[in-house]
Amino acid sequence: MKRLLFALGVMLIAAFAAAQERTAPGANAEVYFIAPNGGATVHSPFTVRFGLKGMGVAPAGVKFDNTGHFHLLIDSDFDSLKLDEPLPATDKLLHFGKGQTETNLTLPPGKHTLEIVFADYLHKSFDPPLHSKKITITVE
Ligand SMILES: [Cu+2]
Repeated sequence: MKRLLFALGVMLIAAFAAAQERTAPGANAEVYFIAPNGGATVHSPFTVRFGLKGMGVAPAGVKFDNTGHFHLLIDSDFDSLKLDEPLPATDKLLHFGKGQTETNLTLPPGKHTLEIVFADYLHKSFDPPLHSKKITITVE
């Protein structure tokens, strides 16, 4: 019974999230990498620091005006995301739903691309979407 209620709750939240309109980001809001720099060579684990202007960071699930949380897109194209749905959590799209502004990342050696996506408390992209430039780094 508990499981059923939990499943129903999850479905309700999903339905609720799907029905929500995407909201506009803050005026002149911007997300960017503080670290690493594009073109950098790093060793795993390395620190990724997220930068944000014009909005604030809040944990997922908590609705505050003009806030959201960071997501990190790894070796993927922003254009492949379905922006009308909550962003999925995968090994190529990490959520920082506790409001983290940095993370330690381990990636296999080679070239990788990283891009920050900022989304609202329901993991939905803003409209227009708020994302960083895609950077390429080399992991040694
Ligand atoms: Cu999220």
